[in-house]
Amino acid sequence: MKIDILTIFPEMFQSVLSSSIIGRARENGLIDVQCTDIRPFSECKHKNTDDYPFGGGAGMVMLAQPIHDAMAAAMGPDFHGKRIYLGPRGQTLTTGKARSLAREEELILLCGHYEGVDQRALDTCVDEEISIGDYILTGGELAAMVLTDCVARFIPGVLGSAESPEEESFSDGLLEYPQYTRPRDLDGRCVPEVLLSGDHAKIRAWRRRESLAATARLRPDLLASAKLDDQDLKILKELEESCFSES
Ligand code: 4GY
Repeated sequence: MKIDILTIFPEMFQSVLSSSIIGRARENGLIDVQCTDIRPFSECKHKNTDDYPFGGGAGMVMLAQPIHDAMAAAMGPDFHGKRIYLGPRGQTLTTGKARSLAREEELILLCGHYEGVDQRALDTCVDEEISIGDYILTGGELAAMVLTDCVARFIPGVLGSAESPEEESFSDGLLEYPQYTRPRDLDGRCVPEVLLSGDHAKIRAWRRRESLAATARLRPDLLASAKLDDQDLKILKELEESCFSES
């Protein structure tokens, strides 16, 4: 997978994309992440990348020309993939979206700044707008990092061989069960006994119940689209009943 990020602040990406799991994946050649600085593509005298908005109003708008030319350079002669603009008008990024983007050969991510990008650059240079949530950032760079990180997890080999992106929270639509490590007893707060039992079937059942309980309590909206079997529904009913008897 190749990811090319079009930005006027390429330096923002260096530490994030060189650290931890993404850094390791790049070293191992599993993902090729590059930044393309938009500014050198500007044909303006001072390499400007923005100008005043037609019609007036506060702030600046990113020029179409440098974006158009940076995009053409990033695409090369035979581009196969998706060109994505990070902005709050797009569909919200989800696990499902990240999983499907991870199957693309190449992604080009366009980061906007100021009041936004000339609409004509969006019309001609972008396949899809994606949002990371209902809030406004000062630029698309942080959103591009979030998308890169989230998509990379679904590329085979990026997570260690023992970890699977499909065993994590949200892959079956439920929240994660609680995790514990040493010590067993932390100032009297003990690790649940079942996790020390070595009984893997019992541990699996306990974790499922905890996932269901956490989801019902913290994000009940997720239950509507979660993958639930008859046993899950039985547990949810029990949890609901025990919840009523508590109050
Ligand atoms: N939210 N999700 C987001 C964002 C900043 C438009 C230029 C978001 O993805 N990107 O807030 N991006 C953009 C917003 C004007 C700056």
